Amino acid sequence: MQAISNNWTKQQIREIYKLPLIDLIFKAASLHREFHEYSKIKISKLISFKTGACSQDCAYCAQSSRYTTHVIPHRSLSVEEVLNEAIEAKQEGVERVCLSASWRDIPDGKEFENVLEMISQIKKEGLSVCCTMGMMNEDQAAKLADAGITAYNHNLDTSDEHYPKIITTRSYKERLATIDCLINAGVQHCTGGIIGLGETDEDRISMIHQLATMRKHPYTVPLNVLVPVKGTPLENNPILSSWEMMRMIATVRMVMPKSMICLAAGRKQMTEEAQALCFLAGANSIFVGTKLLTTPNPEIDSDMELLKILGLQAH
Ligand code: SAM
Ligand code: DTB
Ligand code: SF4
Repeated sequence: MQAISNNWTKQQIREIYKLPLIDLIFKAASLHREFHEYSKIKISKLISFKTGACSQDCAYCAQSSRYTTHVIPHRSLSVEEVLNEAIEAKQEGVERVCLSASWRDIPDGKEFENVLEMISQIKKEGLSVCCTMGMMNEDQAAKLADAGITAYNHNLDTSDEHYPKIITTRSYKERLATIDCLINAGVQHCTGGIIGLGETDEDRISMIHQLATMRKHPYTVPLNVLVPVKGTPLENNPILSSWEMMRMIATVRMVMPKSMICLAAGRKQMTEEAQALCFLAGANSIFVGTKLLTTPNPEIDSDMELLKILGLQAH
């Protein structure tokens, strides 16, 4: 079994990324089978308890207050409302939920107390809980560790170089500092990015390099294909070819063999055959339910049918 390496060079990653796609997928699929129970796909459901009215200017995001999009800001959901959504997910066969908030950073006080209460109540239902709520400090990371979350999603989104073209209201360094807080507190981090932001192949290689040289590889690497949202600066970006997503997934699988890979946003724009190749290349987690945070996602029944056709099991 190949050892896990945290000192990949950009050139090594570039050589993998540039392999002929058919060879890259074959190699990644082989490695995937060494490190994972390849027939198992983790399914999770997103629960957006605080939607829209976000102070940040992320150029892809429907929830930024700077753009007029289909998202109508909503008051935060109560602990009870979130718990009910989690119970509904459980009835659909989902064992993990991910709580999302359109925050730049986690606020202290009542709002954070509420989140801790949500986590505790959902766990009592026998579900596992992840969160994605923006940046945090050491103290908040320790509290999330105590609450027993499975992982915290905090994306780098793109390369350090491309980042200022996409987000100006926070820095790459600040994002990395949150990931450090998580690692220090012993919380598994779920960290990846988006393709289709107008980045180059070099930007993608640079982002993968950043992830693969962290002192701890992410527990999960979520990979999103941009879902262009009307009203955002990226509304007219072309829908990315699925071949590019496969190349991305396969490269991540090769350099971070132990991490899970989540085929996150963009599945609605992909064919089922393309998704199948993404699973072959090493993706082993998806979000289910007809809505991600604010954009459409396939029906759970058609996802289950696809997994059945492929001989894969949801867990
Ligand atoms: N506000 C928190 C933050 O920014 O970390 C958490 C929620 S945020 C919406 C989670 C991730 O969703 C982003 O980092 C981005 O990678 C992804 N995302 C948001 N809008 C997207 C879009 N239109 N297409 C693809 N991915 C998107
Ligand atoms: C991640 O990387 N992708 C998920 C999850 N982490 C929170 C969110 C995708 C959101 C897609 C855009 C939307 O629905 O608003
Ligand atoms: Fe806010 Fe997160 Fe959307 Fe950026 S990605 S605008 S921080 S909700």
